Amino acid sequence: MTIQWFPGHMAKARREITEKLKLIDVVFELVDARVPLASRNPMIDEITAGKPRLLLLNKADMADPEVTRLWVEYFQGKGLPVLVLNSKTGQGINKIEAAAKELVKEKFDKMKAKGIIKPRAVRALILGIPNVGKSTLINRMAGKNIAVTGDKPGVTKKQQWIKVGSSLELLDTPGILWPKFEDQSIGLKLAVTGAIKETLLDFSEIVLFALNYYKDHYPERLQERYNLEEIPEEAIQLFDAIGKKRGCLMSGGLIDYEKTAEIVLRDIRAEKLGRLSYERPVQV
Ligand SMILES: Nc1nc2c(ncn2[C@@H]2O[C@H](COP(=O)(O)OP(=O)(O)OP(=O)(O)O)[C@@H](O)[C@H]2O)c(=O)[nH]1
Ligand SMILES: [Mg+2]
Repeated sequence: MTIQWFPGHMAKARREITEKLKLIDVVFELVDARVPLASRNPMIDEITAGKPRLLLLNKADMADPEVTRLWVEYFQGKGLPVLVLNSKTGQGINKIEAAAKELVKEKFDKMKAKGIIKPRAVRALILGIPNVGKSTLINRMAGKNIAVTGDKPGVTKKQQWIKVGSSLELLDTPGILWPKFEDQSIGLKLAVTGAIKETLLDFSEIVLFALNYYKDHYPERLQERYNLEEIPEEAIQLFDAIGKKRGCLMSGGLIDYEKTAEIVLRDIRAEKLGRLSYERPVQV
């Protein structure tokens, strides 16, 4: 399966972002803490045209905390300011304003010295793939539900400015992907974490991908959740074993993969397997 999704509204959203750039002081790049590389838009440098950037690892409550810690070190090592967030509860968001001010300080100081601007709010553009939590973060920061949110990709359709106190203004944008994934695993990672519309997905392939990863990195979670005595060598055998345990059988005793995949994907989304990350800074 090749997951491909770049509908017209994303191309439009990208154009509209480019049009607003001259108003923007700083970019908040929101990524999914479970897949911090796969969820970074490779066109980001081009889109943001050298604006200062703050990387926000959101949904950290769903990610493996140990792996998130490695990612923070990784990005810091690359000189990219990074914060870890749970936008649902607001954990970590109190550090954003100070980090943003630090990033624009030089520009603001210069403008002040030249008498170009009166003191004004810092304007931040929130950029990220669909469903990563951009609107949720904005609502949390603003302390009220102004932006529409939802647990599926493609909820925000239009840009919207939202004020956070008197010192910050945030521009919410529709989530955007890019026209072609460099390799198939990126599409699968984005599918399993919910950035791609379910109707476009082949559940079995996504679950097979996820099981393969858990088999290597979280075998004990699988054993516990599905009462498995041992973890088979091959992901497909694992699929079989889970199907059998969950009674997903068709006539003739064959495993109903579609049904098994639905159950596993539901478990993943409901966090029944615990906090999981799908990529690590150093692949081992
Ligand atoms: N567990 C958890 N869920 C989150 C977090 N942030 C957002 N969510 C959930 O993720 C889903 C998507 O949130 P939105 O804020 O609508 O995402 P978005 O990035 O604005 O999505 P689009 O507008 O479609 O691009 C919602 O169900 C949120 O409740 C988080 O930090 N942790
Ligand atoms: Mg949104």
